[in-house]
Amino acid sequence: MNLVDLRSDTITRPTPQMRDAMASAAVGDDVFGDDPTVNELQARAADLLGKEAALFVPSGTMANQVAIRTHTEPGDEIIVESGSHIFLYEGGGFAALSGVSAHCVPGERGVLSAQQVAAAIRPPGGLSHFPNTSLVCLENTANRGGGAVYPQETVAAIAGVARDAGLRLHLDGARVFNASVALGLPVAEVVAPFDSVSFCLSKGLGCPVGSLLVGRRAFVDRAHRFRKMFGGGMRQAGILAAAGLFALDHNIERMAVDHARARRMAEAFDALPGYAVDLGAVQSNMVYVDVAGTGLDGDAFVAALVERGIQAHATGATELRLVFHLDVDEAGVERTLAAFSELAA
Ligand code: TLP
Repeated sequence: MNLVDLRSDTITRPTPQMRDAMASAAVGDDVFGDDPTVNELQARAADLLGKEAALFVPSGTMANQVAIRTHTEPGDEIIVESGSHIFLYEGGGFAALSGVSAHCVPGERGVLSAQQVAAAIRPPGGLSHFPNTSLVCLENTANRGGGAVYPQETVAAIAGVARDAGLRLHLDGARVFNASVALGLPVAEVVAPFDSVSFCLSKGLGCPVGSLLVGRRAFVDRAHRFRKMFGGGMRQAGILAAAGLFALDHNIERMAVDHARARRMAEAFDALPGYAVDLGAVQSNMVYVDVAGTGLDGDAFVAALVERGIQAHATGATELRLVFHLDVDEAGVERTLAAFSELAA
């Protein structure tokens, strides 16, 4: 039996059509700037996000780390949400690679407010005791926030606070197209307040590899140097960029299907005995569900799901994350619902 894999939207495999686009891609040496398909993807990404330039990198982690290094100097401090990917899941890269400290602020469902950001900025002066706050990083959608989406007014207010204090604003937009689809707004509008944005091709967009870092021309020129320093200069990367171009053409609007399925599952689980879901957090393609009421812990529940043909990820002692993506079909959704019904308290 093929398992329905809901561990992440990173698990998608390229379709035959995507593979055809990859196989026929024109390529060159991208370290020389010679790869026409990478150049086309970078131009396309910049255009789509309404920014001046873009840089193709191997992963979302590298896109964020290159952005932090490009925006900051060693000894600076960055403001991040306490459960953010940059703070929790990038191996402490901000400290190791950029020499910056992180001021963590707990948000609501991963979403910070402008007041919280303002309060986290270190005062200037102070006998030079304080680190220099130079960058604010937001995450949209917020992964540990349940896939919650930043309200545009909140982003605008945070951007105002950052601008007034002379800080730069970076978006970890690994899933920014999910945010755009959920908000019903063009992605360029969603990211307009940010100085830089990283987004992933290898999540809901369904590509095997790759992310883009997007921003002003001068920012991207400087980022190019750090991409090389961090080992992210690739050669005939057009094979991967072709998948990205294909995904931007075909895989954005369909994310609405993943969102509807996540919503449907969340409501169904919450109505069954033994499960608790923060329904308000279910705004995109994820469902975090607490299974404590079933009497099983997270690992035991995951094992019981595998026996029923489903893979999910235990994210806490009794908490699971399910992510909907383009490799899940209607039969997979039904199988998931049946398994949760069977395991209910
Ligand atoms: N997230 C992965 C895991 O690392 C947790 C997942 O399965 O959700 N920003 C955000 C918000 C992310 O969720 C991720 C990956 C990244 C950055 C990093 O992307 P990659 O894996 O390409 O380095």
